[in-house]
Amino acid sequence: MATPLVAVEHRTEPQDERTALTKEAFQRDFFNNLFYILGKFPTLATKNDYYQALAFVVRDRMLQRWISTAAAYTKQGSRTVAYFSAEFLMGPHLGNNLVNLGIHDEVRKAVTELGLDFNELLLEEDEPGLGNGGLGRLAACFIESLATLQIPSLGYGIRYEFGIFHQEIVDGWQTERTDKWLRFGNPWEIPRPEWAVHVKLGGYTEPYRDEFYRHRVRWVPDRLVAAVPYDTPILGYHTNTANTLRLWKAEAPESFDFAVFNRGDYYGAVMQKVSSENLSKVLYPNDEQLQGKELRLSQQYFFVSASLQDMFRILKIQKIPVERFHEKFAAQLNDTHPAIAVAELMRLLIDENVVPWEQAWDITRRTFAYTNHTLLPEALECWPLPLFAKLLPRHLEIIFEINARFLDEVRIRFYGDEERIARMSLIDERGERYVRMAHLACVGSHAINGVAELHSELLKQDVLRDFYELWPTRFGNKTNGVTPRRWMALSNPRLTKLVSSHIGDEWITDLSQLRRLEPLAEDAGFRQQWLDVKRACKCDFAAVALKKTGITIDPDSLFDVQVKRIHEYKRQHLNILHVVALYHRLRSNPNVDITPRTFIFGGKAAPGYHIAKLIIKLITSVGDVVNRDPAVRDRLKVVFLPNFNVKNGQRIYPAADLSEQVSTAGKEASGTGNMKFSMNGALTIGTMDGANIEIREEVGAENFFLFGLTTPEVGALKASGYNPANYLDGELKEVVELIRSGFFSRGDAELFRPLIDGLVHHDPYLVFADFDSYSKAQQQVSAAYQDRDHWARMSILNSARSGKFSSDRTIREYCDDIWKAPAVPIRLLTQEDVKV
Ligand code: F58
Repeated sequence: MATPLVAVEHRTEPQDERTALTKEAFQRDFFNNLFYILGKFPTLATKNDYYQALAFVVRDRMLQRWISTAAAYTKQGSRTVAYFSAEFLMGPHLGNNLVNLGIHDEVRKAVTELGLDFNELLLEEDEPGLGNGGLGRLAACFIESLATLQIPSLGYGIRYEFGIFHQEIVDGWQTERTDKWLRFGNPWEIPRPEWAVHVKLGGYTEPYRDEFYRHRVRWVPDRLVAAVPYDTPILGYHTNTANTLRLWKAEAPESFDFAVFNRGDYYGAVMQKVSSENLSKVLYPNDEQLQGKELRLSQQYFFVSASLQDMFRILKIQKIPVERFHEKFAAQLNDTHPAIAVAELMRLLIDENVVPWEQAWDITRRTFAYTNHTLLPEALECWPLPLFAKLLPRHLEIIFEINARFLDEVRIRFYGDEERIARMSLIDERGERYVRMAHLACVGSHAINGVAELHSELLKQDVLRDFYELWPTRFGNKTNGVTPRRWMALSNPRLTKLVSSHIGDEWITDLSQLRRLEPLAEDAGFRQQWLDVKRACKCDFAAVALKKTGITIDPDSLFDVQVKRIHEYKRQHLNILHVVALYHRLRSNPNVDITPRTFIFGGKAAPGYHIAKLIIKLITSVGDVVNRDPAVRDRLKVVFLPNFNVKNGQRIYPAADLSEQVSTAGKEASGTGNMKFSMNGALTIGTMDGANIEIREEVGAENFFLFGLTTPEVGALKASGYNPANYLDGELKEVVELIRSGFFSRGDAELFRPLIDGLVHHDPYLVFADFDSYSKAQQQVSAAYQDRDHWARMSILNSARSGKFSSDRTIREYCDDIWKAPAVPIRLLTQEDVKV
């Protein structure tokens, strides 16, 4: 008798031989896959072979959902969200797919029974790290929530051959290694070469008359690149929906090589192929800082053009006229990286489909909406005009025309205000000329949003003020969120079990239900269970830390964690200065009573960002001294966990007691790590920045350690002429002197000089100005942690009140306010249904 694996009501689908949900079927298919797909038998099989055999078992059980979903959308011509993003930081698929299919625990048992270590197999997956940080991870959370909410949607992006680099720490310094995530193949994707499209680049334009004697413009490119879609199914949690992430790979178009081949230039033809493939070769690893690189603009145009062409193909299949493009699709621009889509859709409508300008413009504006993710001026994308003209000559013409019409509107509305016109122009003409992508995105969109309340306000008051004054109703806020499936159910099974045993499991799709934990904060038994879960997660992490760094950490110490990209505005240096202050206190008075702490850092620095790399070196150097100094008696430890990525994040967030969210007020657009920590019961020490403000509002000021200047105070201090040297006294002075003296660099007083001098003389992110306030807040943290029972109460309340920060809530708001996209429930088809 076959043992049914799952006994939950949501699995009502007809099962066939190949996708049966019994333990026997799983085990049989697992070995079949090893044999027939991987060509291995157990004696020769590697762990990765076993991982892949398991991945194919799971994929088989996703395909019915995927096909049924595609069939339903095609048949119904459903309104579809197209999420355009240059980055999707998906993280490993296997565990998440098991959770969303509702077969995680059962498959674990089936695999364990075969004598294999299930967790080890999960760790074998090379994660698709196709993003830098917050922006790319947000896109991943969003497409998962879209599927869970049963919203028809497509994620469009780039299938980078090399994702974000792999970070190693060598002698305390970051070193980068290429991320060969496709080395062993990728069981989750299906290539669809039959839907490949051509993307043009370079060349020139010319006017002509068509067969109806109409004025048209022809773009004669000097290069063609083939864009091949690779599709990955994105499952909703306990639903039948499986949406698609469609990532484009660049290839050489066969036909275009012929000319070169025929001339006998075999080498030239092969080189052309190589140069085409370069387009999707590697993700740019710069976070928040962009250089005007031609390849980067080519990448952006490449995926945007391919995606829009794909959407026209879909319209055609569904027999929807191009004039109804905006009724079929709502396209979201994830920052300005895909903003060239505004000009490309215009080109496709006007040049290729002969739609008149006014109508094309109406369709375009109704299609797009734009999300801004940054307040840093250096991160706003601007492309040098000559580069733009060379690569996209037709688009530049279209942008000029959009600009001329747009500035006419501004001129009438703000009569005589020539300065405003120069400020708002799509072209920056103050010196070298640039195309301003944020302006293009604003002009071409019907909705513009920031990613947290404060950020959206600052956009209106500051960065996009002129646009707000022109079109106030287009501006809104959509506070970020994260998916509780990956960031709780999958990554923190212990907490999930504890929570569900008290309030049931509906919280997984309705996170506001976590509020029902509130009364349990007053239940001593529950508090103890809560602390037990946290301690077990800390022990797990301690084992990881030992394995990866050789450092032993004490699970009973306070785990104080800052994991995120390394950037001056995020102020990892504020944190490490405080560590040095504690060390200094301890050395000055060995018997001082301090709360034992483990400081955990993780994050990548952009490879060319020297100060960020020096901050990493300072952290590891302080760690080298502090961790080995017997006078510390293990009361302080500093760990830099290398290669912070999604996989590592899943082990860190559950283990944290304290979440460091210490950016200069007004700089962090939202933050999303802050939400993952709070959900998993960490308390936050943070500034009034980004979503911290909303987290504090939700969890209560008494359950949050606030410090630092507010955004207006930051502005006032800077306006009054900030001099960091004025703050250099007392403990801060001693800390700075200790670093400056070479104490942490074996007497080398030069090593940290650029960092220290930068702080003393410039300190653009007000580290010194906030140090005292930070240090005092940290003292409150230490005192609070002494009362473990009260800490447990605060921890429970943090989690209980984190419901707002589910990406399901965020996506519902986008759907209601911007996309107007209703849910489409999927009925599963049998193989019989889809036979012709
Ligand atoms: C981040 N931006 C914000 N950009 O910094 C963060 O506050 C926010 O929570 C998150 O977006 C999601 O809204 C961010 O991650 C990038 O990584 C870009 C990558 C491409 C180059 C420019 C930066």
